[in-house]
Amino acid sequence: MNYSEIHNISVTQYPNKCSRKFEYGTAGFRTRAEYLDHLLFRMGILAVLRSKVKGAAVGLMITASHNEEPDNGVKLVDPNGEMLETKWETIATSLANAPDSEIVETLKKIVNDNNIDENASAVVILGRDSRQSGVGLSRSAIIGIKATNAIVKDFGVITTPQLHYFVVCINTNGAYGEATTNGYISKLCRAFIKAKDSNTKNFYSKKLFVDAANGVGAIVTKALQKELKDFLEINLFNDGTGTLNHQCGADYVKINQVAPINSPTISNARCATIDGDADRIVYYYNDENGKFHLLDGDKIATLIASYIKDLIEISGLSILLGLVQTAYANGASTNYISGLLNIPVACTDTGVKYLHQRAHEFDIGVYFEANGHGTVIFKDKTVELIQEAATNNTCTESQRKAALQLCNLINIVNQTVGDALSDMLIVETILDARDWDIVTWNRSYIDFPNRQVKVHVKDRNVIKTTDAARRCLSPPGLQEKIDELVSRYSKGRSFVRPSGTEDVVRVYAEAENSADADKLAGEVSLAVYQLAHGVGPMPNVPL
Ligand code: G16
Repeated sequence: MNYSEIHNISVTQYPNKCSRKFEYGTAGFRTRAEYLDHLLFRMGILAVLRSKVKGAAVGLMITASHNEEPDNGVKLVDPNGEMLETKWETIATSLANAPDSEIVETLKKIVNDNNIDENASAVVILGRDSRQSGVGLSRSAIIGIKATNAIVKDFGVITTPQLHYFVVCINTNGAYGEATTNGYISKLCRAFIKAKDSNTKNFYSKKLFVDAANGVGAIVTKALQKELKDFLEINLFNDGTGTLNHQCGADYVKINQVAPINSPTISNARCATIDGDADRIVYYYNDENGKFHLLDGDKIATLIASYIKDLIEISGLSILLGLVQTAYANGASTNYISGLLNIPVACTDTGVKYLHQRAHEFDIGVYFEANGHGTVIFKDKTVELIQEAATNNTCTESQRKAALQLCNLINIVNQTVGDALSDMLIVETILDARDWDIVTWNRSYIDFPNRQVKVHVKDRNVIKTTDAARRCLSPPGLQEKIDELVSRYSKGRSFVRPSGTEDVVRVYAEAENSADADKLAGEVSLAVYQLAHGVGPMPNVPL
């Protein structure tokens, strides 16, 4: 570690220009790009230290995912492809906020506290989404990494899930896959083609429309479009020529419950929408009356879990399947999973890092946030069991076929993290196998009407929650007020939590009908505004 060079660069080239405190939030640091140069320099160094501790490559992704520009952000990816360990989030926060002149002192403390061998080798895998600001921020990270004499492998513009995937490929010496864009695309495509059902279809159509949010996901979607043209007809829109995440993308569609800009006008056409860095996906369609229907992360999770459950049953294998959601999961989906599908369901805090961890407790864990962020993870011993059954001559043919289809599915899944495009291929595989159109899929259960609202407050951190964000501990009186408001509505449910990616408090409300959901969301938003020092215009409460 060249401490004097680090000190000089920190003080002269990368001083902290922001007076606000940086917090490692739901998915790393996120704020306006102009405040991020010093942070990228520091996170480059931190990634090197993390790599030294783990003796393996660490990922650094520059993205603000669903946020519009001029935001950008950064998050670190641990060697197993998972989000950074919580203890290191705290370390990252302390380094991010250290005064410019105390960087060396702070780094030395991190080295000491964590018994880091400064002479150990280190590798950082770098990637960025399509934001213009990513070019300069990437340079800042590289300067940090180089100041520590570590190796950087810069993959340039890639999706967040590709970065996670490359980290695992590199750390498994290629056992998980080839760490190249072509390797990633061809693994997905090969598995998808293998899993495809060859029976004639009455309802499933090859035609799919994809909104790529004008983000980096458009690049991968175009590659899939080309490779899969005989199997899936991908019609891409918001392909990167328009403004990133503006009136398009998974977050916009989920929150506003409307189709994105440039959406096709064909009724009942199956449409998918991904977010700015392609780690989330939701589906939607407009029916013959022009009514919009959303098939969100809950619908995707239940589709996948019910299909896997059927395959497990047919194969006769003893496998514990479970599903993990957050408080945002629609109540109707939770009822459907536990009541009808009879699959164990768990609820965690928001943030895929929590869901991923909880999903490890099952042999096969399906986890999805309602916003479309999720994947499936399989225990190694479960994969072995399935592979063995697929070739076991003592099993019946239907048992072997079901096990083989589970093997195919495992290969389509990006187990490292939620991956919009891998998820899309899983959904397409299942709809094809079931011979379902999007309307039939949507009928599996009917969502309770729900709303999500953002409330601006002076300091969103005054909101403290517990019980997977379903109860609010502070400010005083807010939970009692929410309880009182909820009690006025049939099937009412509402909770509030500070966002970890935007400077807002999020309000969720669910009720028996749309008008009530609107009213409850408005009333709870007003309570937040009044009790948590709201700023700007007062939330609107419909009459
Ligand atoms: C990130 C996280 C998700 C989380 C979302 C919203 O998604 O990876 O797990 O649900 O932020 O978080 P919050 O409600 O705290 O703002 P993305 O796609 O923006 O990276």
